[in-house]
Amino acid sequence: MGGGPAGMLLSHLLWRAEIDNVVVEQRSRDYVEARIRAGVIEQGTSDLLRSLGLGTRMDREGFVHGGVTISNARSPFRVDFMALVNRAVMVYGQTEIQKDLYDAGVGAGRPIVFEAENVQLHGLTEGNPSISYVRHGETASIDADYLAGCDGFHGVSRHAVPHDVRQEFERLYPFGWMGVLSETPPVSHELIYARHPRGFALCSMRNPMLSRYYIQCTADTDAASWTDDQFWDELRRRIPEEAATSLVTGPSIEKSVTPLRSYVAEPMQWGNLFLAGDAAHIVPPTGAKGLNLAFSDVYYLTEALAERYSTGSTTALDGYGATALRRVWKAVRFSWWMTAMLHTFDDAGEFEHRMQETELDYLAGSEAAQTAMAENYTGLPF
Ligand code: RFL
Ligand code: PHB
Repeated sequence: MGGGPAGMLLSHLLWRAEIDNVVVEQRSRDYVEARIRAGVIEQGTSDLLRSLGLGTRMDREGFVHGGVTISNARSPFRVDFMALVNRAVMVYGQTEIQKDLYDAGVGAGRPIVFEAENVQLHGLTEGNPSISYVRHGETASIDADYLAGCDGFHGVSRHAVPHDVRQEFERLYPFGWMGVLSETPPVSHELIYARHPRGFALCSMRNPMLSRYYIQCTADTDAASWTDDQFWDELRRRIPEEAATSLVTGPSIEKSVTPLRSYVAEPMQWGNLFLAGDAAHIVPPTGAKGLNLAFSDVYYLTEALAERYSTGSTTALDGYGATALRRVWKAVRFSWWMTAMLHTFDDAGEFEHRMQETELDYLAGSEAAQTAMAENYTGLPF
């Protein structure tokens, strides 16, 4: 279930392991490809895509970044990933990864059902799992050995795990991010994460003529009520002066507000259902981890299914959730830490302010602290 990055990469990995599968996606291909989301992928993720033959366009059009700038009240310092951990990240949009995955799947003639409505799961604990759906008014169903719930945070599969079994861990942050995409040159050749008393700001990019910027806003902000000029003015106030002065602005081609939350559902498996990606967990985007976690989940799941089909052993499959969750929780911790360090919290008192200042001061001056950040940002192994 789900033809987002998790579902499509899982399908690709399974075909390579010679395991038959069908992807069932509720939206159209065009709709999924146009969703503006992630921009940064870990080195392990780009290595994985490359090893699967999915890295050609990424290596041609993506950008390797060996560090980021962190700014506190407009004064910047750089964290040099390459010098600290000899690893880097790749700036390559989720929209492009999604296109590459669909091109590979559709190009190879693999079964992908788009525009499937009313997707339902059956027989998860009875040993005869299946899904049913309605497409263009006609009901269809597919029998399977296993079902993979890759249908994102708003999907149906997580809800198939009974209430008395499912444990949920959640932190809702009292703010969101307003994101703008504009056909302008990025203000800096690397990302800038900025803490400022007026709120967090992030300068990111997609390519030399496409910039992506975010500012912290209240969770109920209506993006349409902000003019582009208001957005640019607010962004300028929060980022280092040199960046503010050189910022090239232009009309926004997309403007939207994302709420921030940390969320984990346990267990990640139930009967013959296995959850992966945003269907099982959400991290605030500050650590740039969501897409990467979706990919490490499906990597573990494929290894486990390959063992099951090659040896008959279900040991790895039985342990899938526990294996995936160890990495998930570390990314949840890192994303929560980045979020806490860089955002303005309305209910924070003087003590919390000093702690935030001190956290940034420590990070700015400590190679050990920067190494820990670099290790996590460029991606823990999987
Ligand atoms: P998705 O991408 O939500 O895909 C789920 C798919 O399932 C379909 N679906 C269903 N299909 C069948 N039946 C149903 N009942 C269904 N219900 C839903 C949906 O239509 C969809 O196609 O989840 P997946 O595959 O787990 O991928 C997760 C990532 O999309 C997500 O974690 C990232 O976008 C998070 N994220 C970032 N991650 C990074 O690693 N690096 C980043 O720089 C980064 N930046 C971001 C982000 C997410 C953002 N937003 C908007 C939430 C920046 C932002 C602003
Ligand atoms: C993005 O470019 O959309 C982006 C980059 C880094 C983040 C989040 C989003 O932490």
